[in-house]
Amino acid sequence: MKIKSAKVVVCSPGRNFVTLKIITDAGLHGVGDATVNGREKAVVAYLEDHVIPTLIGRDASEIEDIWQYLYRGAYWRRGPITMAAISAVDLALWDIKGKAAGMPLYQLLGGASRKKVMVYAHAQGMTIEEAAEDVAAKKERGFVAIRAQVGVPGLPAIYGVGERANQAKGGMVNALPHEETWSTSKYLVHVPKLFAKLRDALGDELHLLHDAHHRLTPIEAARLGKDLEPFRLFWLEDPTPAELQEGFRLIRRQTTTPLAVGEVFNTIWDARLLIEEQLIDYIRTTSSHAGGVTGLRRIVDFAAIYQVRTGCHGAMDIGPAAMAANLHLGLWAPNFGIQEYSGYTEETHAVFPHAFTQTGGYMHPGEAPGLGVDIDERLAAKYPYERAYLPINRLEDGAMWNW
Ligand code: CS2
Ligand code: MG
Repeated sequence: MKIKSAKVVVCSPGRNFVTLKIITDAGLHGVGDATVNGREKAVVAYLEDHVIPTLIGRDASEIEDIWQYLYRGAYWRRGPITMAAISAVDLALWDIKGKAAGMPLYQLLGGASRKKVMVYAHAQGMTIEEAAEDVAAKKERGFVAIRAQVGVPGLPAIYGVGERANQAKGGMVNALPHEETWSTSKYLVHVPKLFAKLRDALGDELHLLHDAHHRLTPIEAARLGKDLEPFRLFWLEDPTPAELQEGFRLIRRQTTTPLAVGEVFNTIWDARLLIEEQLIDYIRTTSSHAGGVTGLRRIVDFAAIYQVRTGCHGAMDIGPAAMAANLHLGLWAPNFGIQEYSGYTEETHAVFPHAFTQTGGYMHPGEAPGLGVDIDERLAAKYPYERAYLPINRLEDGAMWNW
């Protein structure tokens, strides 16, 4: 079965998605997600100019060889754009292989290790009361794990919270990056109060998560981890930027709050020290950024040796094809931990017909062959690309900060 053609579809049914469609001479096609939030068009060019021409005529069943060819053959290894492009090709080829075999991806991986995939929802509010209400509402909808974010007194809005956190857009409402103000000291005092309130109001059973969005230094992260210990978080995410992997040794020595890192990573090399030294508990790499099923499966297996579990990135910029792959991997992986799922707009659900389902706080990838996701290209054409960027932080004195 040869690759006959491939095309990239960019659409914005609520937010931008970059989708690769690979078509074979056997009439089967597969889809992959290559969305890189705020850098979508760079991946489109990479795929169209440098990847698709090399794919035509190749045997679609040789997924590993094509992965190695694109990874090694580029000479410029790794990096978010290269790896997103490889991810999309890999996802589409696994989709095709599943369709050819008449099996859902999780069966090709070795079958299910569990009946369903636990997911966590997002909740937020400008005040502790608002955030607590949102957490309670999500719990009411059946979620057993919820990420809680709160505004900080004295700061107008922070990422993911407040007016600018337009849920439908995944926080992306600006045609140029909006510059926000950040104060670590104000944040550190306030956040533990939110979790004290949540435990008090909602009891001990609910899994509570928090994302620090790479904004703290290691010693500040250690302080936050310690202060949150009484509230037994499921995880504290991205406490400090992870370019300096050694920084996590300092955090780890100080706190038993579990740590989750890796949504911005794209290969095992980015996480090797973190995993080998057991400096984290959950690895957040995701199928559209870490080399598709092939790349992510390798990271998952490597992490298992060190008792690190998965917690794949699943914000709204992780497109449905990648979400489906994460769910298949989650159903299979012996060291699955949790999957993020912040939901999609109705328009996104319609543009990407899918077999995956959600029941309260759990999801299932479905039994359709392959990934179980397709793209309705005619509908997609109604939602053209929209310029949109993530916000940027400055400290109160105007200096650029970590994230
Ligand atoms: C966040 C994301 O979901 C998360 O954990 O960190 O909102 C992230 O900032 C965006 O997906 C970036 O594209
Ligand atoms: Mg995050």
